[in-house]
Amino acid sequence: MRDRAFIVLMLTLSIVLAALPSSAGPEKIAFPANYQNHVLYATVDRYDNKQYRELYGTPEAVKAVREGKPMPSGSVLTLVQYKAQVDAAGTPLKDANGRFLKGDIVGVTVMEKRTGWGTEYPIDLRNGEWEYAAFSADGKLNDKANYPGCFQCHKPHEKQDFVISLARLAGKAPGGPVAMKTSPNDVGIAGFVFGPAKLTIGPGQSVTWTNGDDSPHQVTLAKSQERSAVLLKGQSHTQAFAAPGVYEYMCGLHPNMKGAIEVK
Ligand code: HEC
Ligand SMILES: [Cu+2]
Repeated sequence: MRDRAFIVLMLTLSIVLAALPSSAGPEKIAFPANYQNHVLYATVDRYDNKQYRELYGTPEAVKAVREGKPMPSGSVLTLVQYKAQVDAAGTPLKDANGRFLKGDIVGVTVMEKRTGWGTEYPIDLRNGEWEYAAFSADGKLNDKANYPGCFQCHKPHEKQDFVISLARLAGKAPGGPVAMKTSPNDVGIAGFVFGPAKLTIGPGQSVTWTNGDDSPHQVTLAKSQERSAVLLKGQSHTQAFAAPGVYEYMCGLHPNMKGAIEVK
C-alpha cells in the first residue's frame, strides 16, 4: 500500500515538473558556430575599452528588420569582440579609413529570441523573449558572466526590441562626417568622450549634445536616470536645466563615459 502511494506521488511529481517552463538562462542558447555565415551588419570601434567588434545577424532577422517587421522566433544576433591593435603607448592603430585594426579575439556574446522565452524573468528585468549568453572564442559558455547586467543594459532599449544597434541592422545608420557645433552651450561627443567634460551654464539655459561618433551614445543623468533618445551619428539632444547645482551624467550605453553640467 505504501509502495503504491509512493509511485502515485512520483508520477504526480514528474507530471508537475514536465509542465513547468524549462528554466531561464544562458544555457538555452547554443553557440552559433556558423555565425560567419550570418549577415555581418556592422563593425564597431570601441574607444572606451579598445575593442573592435563585429555584429552578425541571422539572415531572417536582418530581412525582417529591413522590411519593418518584428524579428522572428529563432533570431540570433552575435557580437564578436576583438582586441584592437595598439601602438607602444597603447593607442589603437587605425586603417586608412580611420577604423580600428582587428587584434586577437576576446569572446563572443549572443542574444537569441524564441517564442515563449523570457516568461520566468521579473517584469523589470525581462527583455521580451530574448535570452543572452557569453562564450569564449572557442564556444564555451561563460557561466560567470554578469547575465543580469545584459538584461539591465539592454532593457532601456525596449522600444527597439532591446537591440542597441538596431539602426545599423536596419541599414539606416547615418554615415559621413558630422559638423560639430561650437557655441558655448554645446557638448560634442567624439571618440567616446564628452567635450567639454564639464560645462557651466546659467539657470534656465539649455545644453545641446551632438554625437560625432559612428557608435550611438545616450545622455543619461546620473541622479534622475533620465535618458535622452539613443543618439545616432549626427543626432543631437537638447535639455534645459532650471535649478542650480551640478548635474553629473554618463552615457547610457557606455557607462564609463562621464560628464557634468554645472548650473550657477
Ligand atoms: C554597459 C551596457 C551593456 C551591457 C552590460 C551589455 N551590453 Fe550588449 N550591447 C551594448 C551596446 C552599447 C551595444 C552596441 C554595440 C557596441 O557598442 O558594441 C551592445 C550590443 C549587443 C549585441 C548586438 C545586438 C545589439 O543589441 O546591438 C549583443 C548580441 C549583445 N550586446 C549581447 C550582450 C550580452 C550577452 C551581454 C551580457 C553578457 C551584454 N550584451 C551586456 C551594451 C551593453
Ligand atoms: Cu556612449
